[in-house]
Amino acid sequence: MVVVYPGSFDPVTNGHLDIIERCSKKFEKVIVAVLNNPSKKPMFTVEERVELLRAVTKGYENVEVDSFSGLLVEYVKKKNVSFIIKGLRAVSDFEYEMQMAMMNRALDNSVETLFLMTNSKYSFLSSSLVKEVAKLNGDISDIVPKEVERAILNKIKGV
Ligand code: COD
Repeated sequence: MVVVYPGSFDPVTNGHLDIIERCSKKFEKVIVAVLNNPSKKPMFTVEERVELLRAVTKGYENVEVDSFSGLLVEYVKKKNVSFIIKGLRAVSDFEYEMQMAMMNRALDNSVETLFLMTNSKYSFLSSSLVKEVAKLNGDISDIVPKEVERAILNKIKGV
């Protein structure tokens, strides 16, 4: 079974990576799909986010990294995939994720959303908190891969 794991990944954290790793063990192929959303002001461009994801997933042979614009269900259909993977951290994630899953099914009822519970080690982790902590000189070395830590620090320094 092939699955699509979509997100902003601005940037990828150890929480995302844990979901990717677990999926790669259970499914034939995992397509990590980075949303290109021009209305948001991300820290990293889509190309940079894709590059970081490729660097941190290079050890997984069945993981592919791609980007998409527009509706997720259209992308999933184009890829001929029937399952979307989402991660759930807390009850607060559930409401929004359920709304999106319902909307996606209303748009295309052949697409199913599967939810993976977060690893408790990373249940507090989000890309925005990582960026905030880094900007305030906090240590992010345990919550993002080395490549990502370096990339965030370079962005903050304006390199
Ligand atoms: N542990 C486990 N899971 C986690 C963790 C963690 N620590 N951190 C994040 N996750 C999960 C999130 O719950 C999410 O499932 C995924 O990882 C990606 O997270 P983010 O924050 O990078 O990405 P989001 O939530 O901003 O992505 C939203 C989408 C891009 C999936 C959504 O906006 C979308 O589908 N957009 C396309 C347009 C569309 O089709 N819109 C209609 C949707 S109904």
